[in-house]
Amino acid sequence: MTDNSSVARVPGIDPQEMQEWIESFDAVLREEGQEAATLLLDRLRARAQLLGAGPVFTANTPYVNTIPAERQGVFPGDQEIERRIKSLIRWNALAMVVRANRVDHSIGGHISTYASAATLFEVGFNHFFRGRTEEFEGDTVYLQGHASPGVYARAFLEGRLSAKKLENFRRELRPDGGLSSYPHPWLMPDFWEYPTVSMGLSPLMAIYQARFNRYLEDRGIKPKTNAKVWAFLGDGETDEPESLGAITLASRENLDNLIFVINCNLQRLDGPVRGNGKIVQELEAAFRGAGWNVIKALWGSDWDPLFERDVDGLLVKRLGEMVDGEMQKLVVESGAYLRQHVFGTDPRLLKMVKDIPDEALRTLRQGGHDPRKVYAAYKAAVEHTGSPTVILARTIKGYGLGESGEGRNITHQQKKLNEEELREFRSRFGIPINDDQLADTPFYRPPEDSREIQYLRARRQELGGYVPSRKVRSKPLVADHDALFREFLTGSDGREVSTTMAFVGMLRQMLRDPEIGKLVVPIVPDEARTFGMESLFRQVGIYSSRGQLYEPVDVHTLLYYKEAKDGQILEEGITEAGSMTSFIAAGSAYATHGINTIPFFIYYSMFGLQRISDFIWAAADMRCRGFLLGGTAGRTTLAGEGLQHQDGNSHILALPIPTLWAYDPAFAYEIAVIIQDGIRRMYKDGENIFYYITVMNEAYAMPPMPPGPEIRDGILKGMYKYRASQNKKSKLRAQIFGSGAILREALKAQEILDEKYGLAADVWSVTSYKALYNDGINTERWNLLHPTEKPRVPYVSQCLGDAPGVLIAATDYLKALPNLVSKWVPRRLAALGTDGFGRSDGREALRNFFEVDARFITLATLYELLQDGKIEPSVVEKAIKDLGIDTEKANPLLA
Ligand SMILES: Cc1ncc(C[n+]2csc(CCOP(=O)(O)OP(=O)(O)O)c2C)c(N)n1
Ligand SMILES: [Mg+2]
Repeated sequence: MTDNSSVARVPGIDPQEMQEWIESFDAVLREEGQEAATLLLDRLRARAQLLGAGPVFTANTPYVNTIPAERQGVFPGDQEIERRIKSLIRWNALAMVVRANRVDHSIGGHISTYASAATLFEVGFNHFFRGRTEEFEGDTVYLQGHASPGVYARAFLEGRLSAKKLENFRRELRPDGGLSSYPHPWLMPDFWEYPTVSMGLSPLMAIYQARFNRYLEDRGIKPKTNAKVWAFLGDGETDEPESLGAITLASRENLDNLIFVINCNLQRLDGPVRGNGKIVQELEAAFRGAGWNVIKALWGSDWDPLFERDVDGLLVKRLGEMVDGEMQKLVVESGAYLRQHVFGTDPRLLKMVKDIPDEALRTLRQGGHDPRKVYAAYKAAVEHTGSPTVILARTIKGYGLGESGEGRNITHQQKKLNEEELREFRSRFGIPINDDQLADTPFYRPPEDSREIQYLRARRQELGGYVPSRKVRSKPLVADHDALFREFLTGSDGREVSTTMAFVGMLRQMLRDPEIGKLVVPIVPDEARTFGMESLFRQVGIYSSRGQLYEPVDVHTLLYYKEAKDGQILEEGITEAGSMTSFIAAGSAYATHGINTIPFFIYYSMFGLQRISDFIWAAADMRCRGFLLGGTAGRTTLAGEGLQHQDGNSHILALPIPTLWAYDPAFAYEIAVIIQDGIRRMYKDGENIFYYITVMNEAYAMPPMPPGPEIRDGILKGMYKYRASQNKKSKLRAQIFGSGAILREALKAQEILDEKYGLAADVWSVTSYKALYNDGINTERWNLLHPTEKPRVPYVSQCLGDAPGVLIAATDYLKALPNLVSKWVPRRLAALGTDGFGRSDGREALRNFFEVDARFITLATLYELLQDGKIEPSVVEKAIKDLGIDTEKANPLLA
């Protein structure tokens, strides 16, 4: 399309001369073709730069459709019947929300998001989104969460959801079941695949999903296909930093299997997204600058004749200068207002619309509401190669709600319509419901043999089945992998290793295993060397879609930085969020692709649950499987790094995520037991759980696993007695709980107590307070509900039984962690932990600062005995001196 809009705009150039320049360009384009015209522009741009008139760069195109009318092609569907289907869906979606709120006005729900997205969704459902079949993996579609009523309403027409279910929208706890507010695979595991409602998560998830699909193909784990990943987003949603945070990855990786559709209704919840600017242009520049293919679908077909008449580019210029706040106003105002405000600025513009009546002007459609424009954009997107595509579609929020919401600032939360408003909506969309039924607002589904239902079914059949639809298609693993983990059960023969190194050793073994080797997906955010994983670079390679185009600087070394097209490690760079979305793609591949990939995402533990917990929450919702490894974990094990690195928090932050099993192991054999059992539970037994395991970088000799079947069981359930006291005679007794890095301090305290105070202490390794806590609350709940039956006993209480003496727990995490189980232990529990800000110093100094070292464990034990009247205060006072404890030292909680 020739855009003459700049002619009138450029100051100081004779319009006549400008016209000649433009005509010359037109001639090149016409006679030499597009490539030559582009070349000419490039040369001119370079010349301008050379002569000091540059840089000449704009990432924006005029405020018009990217695909001009003459290139949009034909719409292959039956537009009339698709409009009728869409209208019925609109009605049922609206009825769901309105009815749910009649029963209980606090139920909520959204009408206006789907009202704006309906055409964007329906063109996809009728023509593009391919279902998952035996032959074809299908497309992956992230649907805007707040538009879920429209997705349910379509499934109702498809015969997949009953009217009863619709009636129970947002009332999932009804005896006959209901529908979840938003897309939640946890709640509707046969229906929803991808949770999208915490805004900003799905764009990042979609990018890494598209990249993961390529990774599987490049590694030969799945066949190459032309399956697409579609992500439908709100324009307001793009303000979330995660939304645009990885768009350069998508273009760098040439992800032409990825399509974003941004529903640009110019509004968010409170009001306009950019009242004083233009969100479409802002997004265009961002995406185009990042190397995406950008398709703007702003104006419906009604506008085509106007643009045709716009030979001087006046209209394009006028639309380009109006801010979004003004654009939004046009939606709620009359045709006369539009005539005056859009066209009234120039008599030539007014002339363009003089034959168009006000009412027709008012109802000129937006691009995102015109199936032909949307179809053309989608078609161009799926055919585009070499880069991802974003479609910026202009829509109206609350489309069709008329004065009760269309384009209004209140529309996002509109959920009640009175009878008059319902009547208007019904009539506008031609829903066959009588006036006297309106008060009931019934759902409407045409008979099975109606043209609408037949058409809709035929379209979905043609496209391979219903979307969304979730099905687990992977086969369970068969092996037990005993041999794989055996070497880690026997200790390190005095060699000092960290649990991180031990884990990396296990990873290396797993990568060699005939069954799981290929399925393992190691993920690191630029931290492999920190964890001593660089040996894996060479062993399995770092994934790169381009292989390695350069000779790495360390090519002559054994462990050089090897990138390869079939590399197995996902080296994500410094993005924990991006890495987590790779974890999500790999951890849900058992459903998405029917492939049991086993992700191991290892990261600096402070930057995990603390920084990206919402993604971890989404992973749980998605029933993800796999292992998260919090590396260099613990507040006092990570010497030197200080406040922002030392993690005493993550085991507390792991608590709320129901399917996440969190472990703080101290020894290699504990990790081996946990990982082996985890693989069995997730990939053999099909449990929808995942793991968080903290690993440390403090090196010490790894002991062999103590004998006895109860050890393995105890490691998994959360605690076991690691070392009983050898002192059988003492009357002074204690039970000391240690975990992870602090277990060895507990063992030292055991010795001090024995040698200096004649006290016999047993030391327990508590591998998971979360597991103990969950077992405790589950047991309590069962007892509460079964008062006449023999009460069950929590595992932690069973362990301790009548174990004698005082109880002391020491952890490298907050004191709240051991306190979680205090009500199920036989006596008072003293907790030592690391509440407060970290410091950079050595381990010894840190453990003194946080009062969790062997001396403080000794002191706490003696103090507990004092409380029990078993020793005198003077003994404790002397101990403080003997242990060299400074009673005036800073309080770590406040310091
Ligand atoms: C992370 C997050 N923050 C806030 C919300 C609450 N919220 C739900 S919808 C919405 C406005 C959405 O606007 P937009 O993205 O433009 O979508 P539209 O409904 O306009 O299509 C907000 C703020 C949320 N769901 N997620
Ligand atoms: Mg919006």
